[in-house]
Amino acid sequence: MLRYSPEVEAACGRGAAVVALETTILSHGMPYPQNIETARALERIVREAGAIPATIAVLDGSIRVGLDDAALERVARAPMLKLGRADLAYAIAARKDGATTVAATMDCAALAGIAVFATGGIGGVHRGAEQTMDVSGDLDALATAPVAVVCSGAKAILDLSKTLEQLETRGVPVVGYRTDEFPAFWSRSSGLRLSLRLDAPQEIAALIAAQRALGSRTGIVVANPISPEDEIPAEEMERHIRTAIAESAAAGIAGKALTPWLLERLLTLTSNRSLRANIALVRANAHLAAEIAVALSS
Ligand code: PSU
Ligand code: MN
Repeated sequence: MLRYSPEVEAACGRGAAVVALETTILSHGMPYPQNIETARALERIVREAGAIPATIAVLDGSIRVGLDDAALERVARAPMLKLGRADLAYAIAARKDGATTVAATMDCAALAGIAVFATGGIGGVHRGAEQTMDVSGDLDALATAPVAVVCSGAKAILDLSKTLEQLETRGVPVVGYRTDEFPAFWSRSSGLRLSLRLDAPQEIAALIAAQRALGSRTGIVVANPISPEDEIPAEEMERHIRTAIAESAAAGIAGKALTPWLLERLLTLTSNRSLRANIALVRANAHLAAEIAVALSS
């Protein structure tokens, strides 16, 4: 069921530094060819920092841990399922292709023995969840899969304060990397304070080791804010987010389709600036994740 690339298998076998990467961000979060360029860039960045990249997807019903270039191209180009936790067994049993979300990637990384994972932003509690009950499965995965997720917070299309409350309820540590604030994905600032902060990859590796020593099965959110040069100011982004959410409600978009729909609409509303910011932050997260994985393996 789990098919490692030879390189990732060897790296896992000798306890070398490995960084998991997800594929929903490529298949459902970015247009072609920016998605394939980003996928290749992330792998290069992880390698340059001394770790081995393990991009994860389901292809022909196998969980692939480490994709070659042909497989990356297939994920970036061919329309395929968006696999959350609820869909993973189906994709395997029915021999489908699918891109894994943060939640499904965490499950696969945990199965594969990979402790560090880089992405853009986690899913969370959607705005208006008091009516719709739309809460991303990413939060439950963070509560039950022992993987550290390096991200730029949760996407600001969400209700960030409710998302933080739910992470706290589930016992998931949310650590600010060189920040005291929960980042807002495209913007550095959300106005929400974090109680945990660490300033070096070695300190985060020590936190992961301590969680393990405790026998904790909980994940960790490592919140790495977008760089000041790449951010879109929060007030400006908020205007576009409100427009996009109002339009999605009018168009009756819900469920799994909502996050990809909003991301694509924001790309148009910001004339591609949201995409550029998204690419910049996920690259920075891949770099930090590799530094953490290297510290953890040494
Ligand atoms: N962040 C991005 N683009 C994305 C996602 C996150 O910049 O496409 C994806 C992730 O894979 C995340 C998923 O797990 O959106 C959450 O979807 P939902 O809200 O349907 O759980
Ligand atoms: Mn949802």
